[in-house]
Amino acid sequence: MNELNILEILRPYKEAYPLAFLAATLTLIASLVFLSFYLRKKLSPKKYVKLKAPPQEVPAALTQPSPVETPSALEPFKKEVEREEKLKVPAELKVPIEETPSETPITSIEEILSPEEKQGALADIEQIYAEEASWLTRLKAGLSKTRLSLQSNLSELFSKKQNIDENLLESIHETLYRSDLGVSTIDKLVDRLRHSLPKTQEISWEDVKNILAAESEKILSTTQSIGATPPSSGPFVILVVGVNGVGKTTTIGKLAAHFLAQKKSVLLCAGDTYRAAAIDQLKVWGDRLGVKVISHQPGSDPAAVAFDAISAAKSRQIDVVLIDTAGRLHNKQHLMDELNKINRVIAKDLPGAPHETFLVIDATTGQNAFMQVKAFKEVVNLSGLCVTKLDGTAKGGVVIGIVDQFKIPVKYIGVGEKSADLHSFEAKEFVASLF
Ligand SMILES: Nc1nc2c(ncn2[C@@H]2O[C@H](COP(=O)(O)OP(=O)(O)OP(=O)(O)O)[C@@H](O)[C@H]2O)c(=O)[nH]1
Ligand SMILES: [Mg+2]
Repeated sequence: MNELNILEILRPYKEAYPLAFLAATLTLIASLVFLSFYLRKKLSPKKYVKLKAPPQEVPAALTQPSPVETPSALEPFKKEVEREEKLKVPAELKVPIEETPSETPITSIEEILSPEEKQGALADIEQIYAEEASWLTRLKAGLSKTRLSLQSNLSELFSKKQNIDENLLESIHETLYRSDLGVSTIDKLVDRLRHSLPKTQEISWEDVKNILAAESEKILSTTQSIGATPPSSGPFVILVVGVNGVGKTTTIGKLAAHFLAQKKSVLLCAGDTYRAAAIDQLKVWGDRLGVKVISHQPGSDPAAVAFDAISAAKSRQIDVVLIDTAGRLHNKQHLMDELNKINRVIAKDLPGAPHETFLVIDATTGQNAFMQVKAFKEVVNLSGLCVTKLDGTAKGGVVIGIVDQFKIPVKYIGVGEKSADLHSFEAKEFVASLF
């Protein structure tokens, strides 16, 4: 009714001044269109994000929270929209969030975690940085059982000053034996003492300790290599093997944290399909660190999981793939078949992979660790050892014995169950903490 009335009122003007009437109508429509565009832009600032160019090697997700996480984080962007009215911002610095290309290399923190979980993962990684500085103290604490057992037993022998003789050397041999260094290595160390210590002078525990430390460092350094270094373009594939309970899955979690701290993107592969709990355990690590886990059903073919993990890593440009394997296999033949198949499948999909095969050994098992290295060496091409649980044993000497006997480098050592309790092995540091 109202519209009709307005039209009735306007009719005489329309007939008297048709051109002016048309111009007024067009002006009114243009004003309405302009007003609606202006209001839409003003009321939806969240659509625009100014990208700060991240440092090349540092994925932004690891160093700063996503800008859309908190209300305060939106402030700069609101200002940005206002400033935009006056100043043209170069187009390449501005992208609508919705248009982020899906094939961008993922850090899975971005991909799978809620903002709260993301904050947790970031805090975990920051903690690693913070704890890095105190690593030597923690390594010493971890190896304290081994060190105290060695020192208290050996220094007891030197309660009174004496000259070196075969009886004393025999007692030193016995004490070292209790630290699981292995007989042939102890023979070597004692022989060095025999030839290096002066026969005619009284010697102290300090003299003996210095020679044992120097000789141990020499043994460890001959095969020493620093922790695995991923190439500049990935994926770098690490296969982790070992008998059940030695700490494979935990070491994989700790390795993931180690590589994340180096700003590498990581993918975990649940290749231990033998037990459902093993898959879940790896997923817990994945959630904790914000790392994606590729898994199949329990009982499925581990080689198929490995294949999927490599394919996913290739398409997502992941830097490091860590493959967990089963420790509970029926017999050596079964173990050999399974590991061979995983190796074959990986190598076919990614020539040169796996780039590292780490055998995890548990230092608390002492002499049994020697047997494990021997058995796995016959099955796979081991490139390095990860020695775990050095915090819970007086048998840390096993590391020296194994390196001496098998000439396989120790790559990492674990002195606890937390993500920061793993470190690249360094002979000098290790020996200094042991003696
Ligand atoms: N104290 C200590 N405990 C560790 C360390 N590494 C692993 N563990 C513990 O050892 C136990 C076994 O570790 P897992 O990682 O499950 O061992 P696994 O080799 O994967 O075992 P399976 O999957 O059964 O073959 C867990 O309770 C870990 O928390 C370490 O360096 N120090
Ligand atoms: Mg496991």
